[in-house]
Amino acid sequence: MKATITLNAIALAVALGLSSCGKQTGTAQADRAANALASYVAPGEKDEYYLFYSGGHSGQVYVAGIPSLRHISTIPVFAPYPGTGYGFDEESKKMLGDFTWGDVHHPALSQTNSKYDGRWLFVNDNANNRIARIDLRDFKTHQILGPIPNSIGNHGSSFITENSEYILCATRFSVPLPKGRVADPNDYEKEFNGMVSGIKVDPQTGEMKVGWQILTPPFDWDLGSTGKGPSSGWAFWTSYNTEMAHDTLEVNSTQKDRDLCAIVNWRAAEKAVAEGKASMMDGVPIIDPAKVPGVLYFVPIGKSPHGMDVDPSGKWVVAGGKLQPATTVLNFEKVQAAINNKTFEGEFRGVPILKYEAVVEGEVPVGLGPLHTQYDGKGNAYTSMFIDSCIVKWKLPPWTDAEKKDLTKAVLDRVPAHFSTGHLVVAGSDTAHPYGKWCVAMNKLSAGRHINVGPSQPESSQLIDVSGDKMKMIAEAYTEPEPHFAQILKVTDVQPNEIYPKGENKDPNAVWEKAQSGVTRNGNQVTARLMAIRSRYNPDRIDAQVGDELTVAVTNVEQTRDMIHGFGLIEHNINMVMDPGETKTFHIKLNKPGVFPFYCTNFCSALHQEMQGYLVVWKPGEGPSNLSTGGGATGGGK
Ligand code: K7E
Ligand code: CUA
Repeated sequence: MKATITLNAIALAVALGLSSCGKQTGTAQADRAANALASYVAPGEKDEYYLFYSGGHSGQVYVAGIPSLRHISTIPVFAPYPGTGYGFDEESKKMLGDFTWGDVHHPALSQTNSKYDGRWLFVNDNANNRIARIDLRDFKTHQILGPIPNSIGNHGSSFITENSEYILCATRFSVPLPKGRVADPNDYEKEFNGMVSGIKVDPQTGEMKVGWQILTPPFDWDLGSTGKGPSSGWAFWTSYNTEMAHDTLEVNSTQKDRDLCAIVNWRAAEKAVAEGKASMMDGVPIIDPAKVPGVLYFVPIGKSPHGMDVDPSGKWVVAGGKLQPATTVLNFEKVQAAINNKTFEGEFRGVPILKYEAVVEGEVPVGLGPLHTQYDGKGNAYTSMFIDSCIVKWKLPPWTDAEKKDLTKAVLDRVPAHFSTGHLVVAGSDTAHPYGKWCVAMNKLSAGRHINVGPSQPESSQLIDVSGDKMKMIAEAYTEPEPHFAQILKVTDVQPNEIYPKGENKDPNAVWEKAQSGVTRNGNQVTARLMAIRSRYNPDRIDAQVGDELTVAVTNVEQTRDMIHGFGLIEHNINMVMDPGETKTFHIKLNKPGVFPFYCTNFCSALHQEMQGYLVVWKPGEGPSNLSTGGGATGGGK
């Protein structure tokens, strides 16, 4: 089968909105009622699953319920979010560093034995080369690692190994390394490099650190995934731009019929580093795959592939063709055999290229623009089709002889998605034991299916029931910008805390009783320790003077779930929000005199409006006498 189509044909198809799945037939009234019931979560009832979906360049992660598709919560990660006070207190400001945005693409739930263990959610930042860890005990960001050294464009990420040993990442861009070195892009092939990074995860705390890296040619690595079962210890990435073009990539990086995918033996990489076979660059052990055989292999896949998804058995690795109307299925047992028998069709910069025919099981003609593939654990694969704008269900191998002869027979069903599907997620697909049942298609456009909100239309997501032979589109909702991948977790597989217990608060400035609270001065350092309780601050007055360095720590002493207090300071760009039992702190230099009210920003009781106080910033030499003496408490510790 001639499995490639021209770029122009694709451009034309997109321009004309041509789409084999685009037909919108009316749904019968009875079906509509049945679908509505399937996604209906009645008042007082709860969803069965969490959907954690990436917020793309909004820098955040959003939580929705399934099957309702209702947006439940926003987890701020790479951008400040006044709603939870994220990015205003010292701790979260420190995590954000100099950046106020990120580009979140691929969330990954932590796993134990290839099963979600409900502990952490990791997400990558394509823009500033970072990985963040969200703790599922409080659904908050606890660590941002990066910018990762020697890594530019952390897009092929964050792929987690089956026991959360590593987050594995590959670079979308290549630059002269180490960072800061400058070379002419005309010397791209010679001077630029990409990188695969192994980010080590502490099994107890989830704390991440950069483990090692593998130097790669300057291909643009794309999506990937990690092995399990027979492919345990391995990881896979597609690439585009094996042409190594550095300009007009739209044309120059789409010349070859096949690009090279990376097959990485991460256990071998770990071992090579332990054996001292790496050299250091910018503080990280770097493996040169030409000098350390067995760590990296290439395999050709057509054409400008995008997704690369390992099935739940760990035996099949599926690449989406993007510019080829087929998905390519690799057989990992054949990959192993080809490696062992050295069935290579050549090498590139010392890295063996496995012979395509020796490792491929088949090319399944799914349609136009296949991107990402998910699995239900029952032998079925589901591929998102960007150009056809639909989800295609097809059968994984083993195939019958008739199917092998004509793989169109392996294509089982297709359902339209509206519009231009990017990622899709089937519940638990990346584990060895998918929940199945639900699929969510995350669409790049919504083509007028929502009420008009101006020139920019919201993205859409659609819920598809994949429990039967035929897929059923059940419901759709708008989605915060801009969803890429998502993870689905059964609600009963995670136990978030209801409060922060007083006994676990280790903040040295935490105060739990009036007697501990108050304002102290040491030279020009003023520290205010406030208690917040329905519905007042104690103290509710802070006196200081221009030139002082002010630290305010507010402890919410409530131990009742959802009893939250805020601390908004007028004209100082401060809004902290404290959950029950939590202490948050900010530092500011006082540089203007005046009386600045502070108030509770989070509705907490009938007297929430009364929860307020004053920061009095005196001019030097004015105010209460103890201000300039540098001793004792100032302000009202009533
Ligand atoms: Cu396909 Cu960043 Cu996963 Cu978006 S990438 S669609
Ligand atoms: Cu405390 Cu509103």
